[in-house]
Amino acid sequence: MSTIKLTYFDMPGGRAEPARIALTAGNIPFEDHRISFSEFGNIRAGLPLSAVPVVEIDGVVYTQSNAMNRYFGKLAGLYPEDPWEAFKCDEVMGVTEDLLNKLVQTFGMKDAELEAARKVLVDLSITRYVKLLDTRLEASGRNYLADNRLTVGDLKVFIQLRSFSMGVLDHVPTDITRSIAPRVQDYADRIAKEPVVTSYYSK
Ligand SMILES: N[C@@H](CCC(=O)N[C@@H](CS)C(=O)NCC(=O)O)C(=O)O
Repeated sequence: MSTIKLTYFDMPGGRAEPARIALTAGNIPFEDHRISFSEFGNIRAGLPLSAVPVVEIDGVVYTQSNAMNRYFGKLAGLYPEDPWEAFKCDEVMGVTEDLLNKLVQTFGMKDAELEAARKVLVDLSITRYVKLLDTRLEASGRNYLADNRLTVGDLKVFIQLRSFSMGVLDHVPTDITRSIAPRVQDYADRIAKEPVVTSYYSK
């Protein structure tokens, strides 16, 4: 069995959270190395791309959260075996990554600049994101985004949608998902109740 050390910020969300949930769901032993923002500042120069998450597997440090999601998702039975279903899972993970990249451009902004940037984010990027998910849920039968069962794609999307409703993003209304597409919020509420998710957060 490989030794796995997953390093990411100590928060209940973000890019490493789907991998943490998948590893936990699959009973795959791993070191859940959680760091503060100041610790990140200390270690970032030594990271391959100066970014987290990173995962060290048998002594080698790897990057890219979606690669981790796919790999640990496969090990845990949370990634589609069928290529077409895998494509659907990958698409929603990719669009979530695109949205995250837009969102982080607003980090560090303040006051009127932040408010204006978040308005653009809400009106364009978040609206497009939620509408795309709505379309995909319609096509997939509305329960899951791929494979008609829970996958790492659902976990990544759920964590993103939850970050809107948690109120941690200034100028992003907490009811934004429901106001754009009620069935996407209903979907997020259902994923929150999945045993894989509830058992992870009860630990
Ligand atoms: N494509 C990478 C992006 C990693 C990334 O940008 N991580 C953020 C934290 S969520 C980070 O470390 N940012 C610091 C920086 O890029 O300087 C992935 O998906 O893992």
